Amino acid sequence: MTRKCMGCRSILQVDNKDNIGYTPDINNNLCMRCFKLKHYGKLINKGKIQDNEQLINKINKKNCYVIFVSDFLNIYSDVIEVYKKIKCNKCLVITKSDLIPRNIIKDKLKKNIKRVYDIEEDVILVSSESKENIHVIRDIITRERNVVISGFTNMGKSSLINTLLNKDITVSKSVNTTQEFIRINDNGNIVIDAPGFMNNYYNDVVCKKIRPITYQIACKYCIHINDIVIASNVINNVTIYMNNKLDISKRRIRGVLDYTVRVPEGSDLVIKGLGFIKFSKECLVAINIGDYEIRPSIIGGTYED
Ligand SMILES: Nc1nc2c(ncn2[C@@H]2O[C@H](COP(=O)(O)OP(=O)(O)OP(=O)(O)O)[C@@H](O)[C@H]2O)c(=O)[nH]1
Ligand SMILES: [Mg+2]
Repeated sequence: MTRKCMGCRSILQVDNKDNIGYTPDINNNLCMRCFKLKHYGKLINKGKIQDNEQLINKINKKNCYVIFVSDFLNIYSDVIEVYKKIKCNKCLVITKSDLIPRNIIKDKLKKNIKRVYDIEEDVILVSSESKENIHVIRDIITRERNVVISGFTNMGKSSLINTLLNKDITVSKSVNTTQEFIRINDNGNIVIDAPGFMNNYYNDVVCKKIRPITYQIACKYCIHINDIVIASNVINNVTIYMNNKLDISKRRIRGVLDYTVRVPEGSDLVIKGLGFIKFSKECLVAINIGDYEIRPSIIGGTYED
């Protein structure tokens, strides 16, 4: 008889240490990977890499209601593109609402996300930590009866299910934690935890409430975020919404920069996987990476009603 890991539902096996599901003793409840992730926060095996298109097909075939989750720093076109490929009835859930800075008005944030990304379905803000709006998700499960929790890796799918249903699915800061679909029968309602979609961007997991950082940058100064350099061709106020643990500073510009990216007034420059920077004035920006996009700010600005 095959046994499955309680943390990720991989089939347990004792034969190959390098393969998924390995455990030294077949009677253990957790595979070695989940055991190390849960107890030591250590990743010993990257796991099976998910193919996003295959995952979308599998989810669409399930014919369930889909709760698609993403935290507010990780809303950008690639994520919304996957959301839109989900053909089931669905809603967009912004997870980790406990991390959203106090200055952000949550109702406005929801409205702006709907408008900027042209989303017709409900947008709901929840937190597995503070339990904000957990009851709303519970009501959806009761109403819909068959629900898949989907979204990109590390957005808090398994944490949401653990909080909702008092389960112990493995959660971690490593990408690709949940390896298989995990089906839970909750008093006759079916809730399925899906493996996360993958991307090639930064995968920064924020743990503390975000404190926005505002700088005035001018011709001689730029901002550094780790190794990323960003400058504006006019005097500008920029507010950074990212993990405060990143190495963020304002520094003198060295060398000649190439100002080629047009940023309209009140826009966000999104650095995919890290967060975004709100620009107050229209400008041309110099940036030394390619994983970015520009959008009307989701936290207000000139695009507000
Ligand atoms: N502050 C905060 N952190 C959260 C919340 N939900 C999840 N996290 C953290 O986010 C990280 C990822 O959570 P998971 O639940 O493993 O994410 P997942 O979407 O299941 O990830 P995969 O299984 O890899 O697809 C963990 O470090 C969690 O502790 C939340 O509501 N608030
Ligand atoms: Mg998971």
